[in-house]
Amino acid sequence: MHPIIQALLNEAEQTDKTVNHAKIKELDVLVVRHPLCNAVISLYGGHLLHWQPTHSSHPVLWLSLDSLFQKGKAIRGGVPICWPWFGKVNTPAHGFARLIDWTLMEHHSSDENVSLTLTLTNNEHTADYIKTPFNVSLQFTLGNTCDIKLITKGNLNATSALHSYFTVNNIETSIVKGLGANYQEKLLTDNKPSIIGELTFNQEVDRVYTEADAEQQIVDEHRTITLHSHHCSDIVTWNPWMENANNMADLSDYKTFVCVEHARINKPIISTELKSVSYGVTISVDA
Ligand code: TA6
Repeated sequence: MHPIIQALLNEAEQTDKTVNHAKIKELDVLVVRHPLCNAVISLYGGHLLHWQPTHSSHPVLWLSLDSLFQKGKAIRGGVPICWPWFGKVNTPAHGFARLIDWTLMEHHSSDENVSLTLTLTNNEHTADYIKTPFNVSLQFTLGNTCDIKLITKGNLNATSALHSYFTVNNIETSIVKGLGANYQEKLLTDNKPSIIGELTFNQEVDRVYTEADAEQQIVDEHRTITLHSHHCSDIVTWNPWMENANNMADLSDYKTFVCVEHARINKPIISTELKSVSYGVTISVDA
């Protein structure tokens, strides 16, 4: 486990609260301790940094040991929120939502889970990008499973992704299943899959799968992470491999993660002030 997350969980253990407020450097975070899981969410970026159900021996989400945890920079690992655009179609890359503070609106706990709602609405940091009223909210339901929903309201045409980084034992022996046959290749060399809908890794991968199954599986030697997709049009898979990782200031260990991102890219979110649009993922793990 990332030592910063371990320290936050140890500190929260001293209290009897389910949701504790804490800090990672200058960032405000929420530390969740529940009999069925523990989790950490950064208000900066509305970013889930850690979720581990009690029956699992390792964190499900990967968090870079080199992440900066600094305002103005995206956190590397966990579940960055790409919104209201995905990729480099505009500046900053992957939208502004991962670079500003969200507000915790409410949280509830029950025997099964802890639910938390974070929101982002028009403010001085969003004015340069969106002039009309909007409200985007993130609903986390954290227990034995981890459910993330992103709900967009306002007159918008947006692309978006839950850019999740998942822990694997070794990328070279991991398989991602349930991706479907069709994908858009983002790299110059296409590393064609030997089995349709499945992805193995022996070099950089950056793809947008456009007809994925309703469920994806990330299989390594020790466990299977299952991802149920809700109203997504695309699944993005990414690993930078060694050379690119060496050129990134906040990512050195490319071998222990794979990004499998539930997204709305080819079918953008088209919302109005009266009609919200929601998409998301439910994550579970067998060990
Ligand atoms: O989702 C894949 C991707 O768009 C890649 O092209 C790669 O650049 C990655 O995201 C990471 O982007 P970031 O802006 O977080 O460095």
